Amino acid sequence: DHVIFSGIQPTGIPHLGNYLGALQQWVKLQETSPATTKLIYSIVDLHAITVPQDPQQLKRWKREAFATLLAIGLNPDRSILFFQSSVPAHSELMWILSTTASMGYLSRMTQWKSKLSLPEDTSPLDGGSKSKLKLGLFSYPVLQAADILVHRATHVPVGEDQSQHLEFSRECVTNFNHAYGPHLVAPKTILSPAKRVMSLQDPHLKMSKSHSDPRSRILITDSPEQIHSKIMSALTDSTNSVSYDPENRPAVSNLLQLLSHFDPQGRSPEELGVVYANLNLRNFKTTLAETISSQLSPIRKRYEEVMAEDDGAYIDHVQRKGAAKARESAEATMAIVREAVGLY
Ligand code: AQP
Repeated sequence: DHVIFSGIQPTGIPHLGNYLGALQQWVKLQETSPATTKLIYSIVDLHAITVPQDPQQLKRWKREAFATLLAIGLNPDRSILFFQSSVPAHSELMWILSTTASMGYLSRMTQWKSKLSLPEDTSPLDGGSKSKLKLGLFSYPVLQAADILVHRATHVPVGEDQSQHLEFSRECVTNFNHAYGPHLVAPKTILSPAKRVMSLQDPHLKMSKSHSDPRSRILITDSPEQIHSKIMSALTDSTNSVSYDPENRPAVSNLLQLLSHFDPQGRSPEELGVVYANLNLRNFKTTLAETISSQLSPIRKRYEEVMAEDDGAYIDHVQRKGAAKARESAEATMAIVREAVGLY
């Protein structure tokens, strides 16, 4: 039977990249999977602290992240929704995996370099004792592997930026199984159609929660006014017309891709480029902003309801139930792992 696992960091309200690249897929899988498929979605707070966080802010972000999962339509009676730190088996398996994981492989991963704005050829030992690289940021992919493997996930829906980490998770399975026997399951990656949603201010950067310019991303709880203003100020080019040409017009093509993801008729960016060829950029942007707003408005409404109905109490109730189910799922794997390693 299939087990779907995925996670999101509580580092701010999810944006369209998170939504189109991952969250929307989580909901689709909930709607289309047979009842025998286990669905497990985590708010990965232990990952969030691999870069400095303000503790009070992190608490707020955790609650907001949980509310967004409910708002997009995840049903806590069908999908297991929980905070990663409520299930200690994730950290325990991480430790065990780290004893067979390769430092060399981790050194080649790009995320710790990009989070610290270091060049691609940086080695983890560069800078010696003055290095800004912390052990937790460097070993982040091992925790991510543990998140997946502890639930024996068969499929992991993520955005393209996570493909490298999924590859590493499979490597962790190979290393562990080689040492201790065939106990862990190698997960498959499910990439959504929106593999990589780009920033509204720079079509060469992915849309990201941590970018300093809030106009670079649309949050899934943004109001129609905020969406309008961010789309109107989105970077374009000096040609005041619409055409789909990712090579020469990356910014306008990025907007057409966004429109395509939200288009009720499911038209491709190429088709939409032809449909809107006669609009100037201002009118095209207005259409795009309205399309996004109308699709996000039910999510925004539900988000506000969940946040209002709650003094923390509803979310707390749901997360406790989710954590209990996730602990049960993880413990079944840990019993096998501890036995295999000789810790029992
Ligand atoms: N721009 C994107 N396009 C498509 N998918 C994306 N994802 C993130 N950005 C894009 C997918 O969203 C899921 C959750 O991501 P995450 O919160 O765990 O962390 P991230 O990938 O590091 O996302 P951010 O927004 O860029 O956060 P910061 O700035 O804090 O690092 C993942 O499945 C990811 O692929």
